[in-house]
Amino acid sequence: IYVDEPLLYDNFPSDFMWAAATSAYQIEGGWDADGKGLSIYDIWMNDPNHVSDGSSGKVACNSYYFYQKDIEALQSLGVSHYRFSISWARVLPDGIGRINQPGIDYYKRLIAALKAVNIEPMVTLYHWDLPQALESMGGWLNPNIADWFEEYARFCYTEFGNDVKYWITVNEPWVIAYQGYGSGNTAPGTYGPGTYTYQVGHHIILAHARAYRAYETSFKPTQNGKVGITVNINWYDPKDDQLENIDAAERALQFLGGWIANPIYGTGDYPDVMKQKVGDKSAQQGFNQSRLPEFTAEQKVLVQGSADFFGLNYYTSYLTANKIQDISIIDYGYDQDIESYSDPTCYQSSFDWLTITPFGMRKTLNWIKDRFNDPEIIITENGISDRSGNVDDMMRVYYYKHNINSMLKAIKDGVRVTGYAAWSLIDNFEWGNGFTQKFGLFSINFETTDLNRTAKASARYYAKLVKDNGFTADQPCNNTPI
Ligand code: GBH
Repeated sequence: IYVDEPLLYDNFPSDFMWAAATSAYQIEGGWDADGKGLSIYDIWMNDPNHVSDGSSGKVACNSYYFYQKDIEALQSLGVSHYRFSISWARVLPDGIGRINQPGIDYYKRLIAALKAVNIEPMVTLYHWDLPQALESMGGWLNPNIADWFEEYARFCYTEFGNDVKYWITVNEPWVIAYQGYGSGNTAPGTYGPGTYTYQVGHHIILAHARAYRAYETSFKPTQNGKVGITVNINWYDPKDDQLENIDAAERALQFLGGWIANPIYGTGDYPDVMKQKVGDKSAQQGFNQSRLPEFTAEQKVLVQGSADFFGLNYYTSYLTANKIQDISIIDYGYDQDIESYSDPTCYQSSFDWLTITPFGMRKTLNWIKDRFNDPEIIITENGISDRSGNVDDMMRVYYYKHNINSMLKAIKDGVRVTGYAAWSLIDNFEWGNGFTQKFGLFSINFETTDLNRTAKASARYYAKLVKDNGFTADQPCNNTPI
């Protein structure tokens, strides 16, 4: 049964990074402005069947033109950092080769305007919007993507690196690999849930590592920044204390988080439980080798330790049980032999996958510390949606209060969390859910052309928390908007 945990009234370390986050396709608009190339999402979202409200990100929050409105919102939050992503096709329209100077200039203006008001950029190189020109050559299924991604990363370090101290190579490999090329329910919509999923995951890890090593060798000595990758992890609790369910919960965590994190932050290789499950099933299914690719000895050296920090997107938790799945189904989901579901006693957001489970924040952070050699961790996303966009957003105030407090408890446990980015700065284009799921600290009326950003109660709550750098005993604890 879910119960509120008492808040810990204490402060964050004085140099803690407070941020809000967005991504290019979800906010920028300007989909074909000034020489931008097409990305796979420009193509995918052109089909109204792919979006619940038939909308697209063609205009979105129009941040390509209205970025000053975003910066004003950030200033009113008092945050030290802004996490945004670069649209690859905006700066390199074909993904490699030819550059698009107006696209480069846009990010230079944005970065300069942020720095002018003492907000540091935290830049994601890849938040899912692959240039279509690269998808035409196989996209993330083509092993050459490691070369392409390194070229793009070097280009960004060269153009923007003097002003960027935090780089996130890839946002949520799981979504790209399993949803983009596995179930195929998001761009590019390629179907291969038990095969392509693992191949794409493999190529993402290698591409990330190449981008990391390029920075380490050629840029870090002069630019002094840090490079990491962002992994999405849900917390999984066993549904009861039976050993098989305890094992199932750990297996769920390893398949979701360990898949990407164990090669990079751990042993240089996939988790044993993944190698064993996918290997055994592949053999039973008649494959002559495991559907999970293997790293060569050189690749292990390339990959292991290829990050200066661990980016974590944490939203929610599930209950888990062991469940032996049908061997005839070739699917990353089925390979795990688990079932998982939301605890019905937890508060539900407007998204079926997202219940309010602040306790999972602390548990996930401790799990990462214990499994992956105590890395520096930055929470690169955490947040909750509703459908109304109401500025009186008590539920979101509650979510942030308790999740951030749970993170504070993890810090007191000894987990090295150095920053936190709320998802999201503004209501924006929520992928397949269009504008129907609103995550913003600021609301936007998408019926208007000015698309002004209006602070919600959660924005005022977050601003106070940031200003106090933590939780003060005199802070209203009854969810009263400040
Ligand atoms: C983040 O991913 C994204 O980084 C961000 O762009 C997005 O706006 C934000 O979530 C809010 O959705 O429908 O059962 O298949 C969070 C991790 C992974 C959570 C995919 C939802 C789909 C579950 N997401 N998952 S399901």
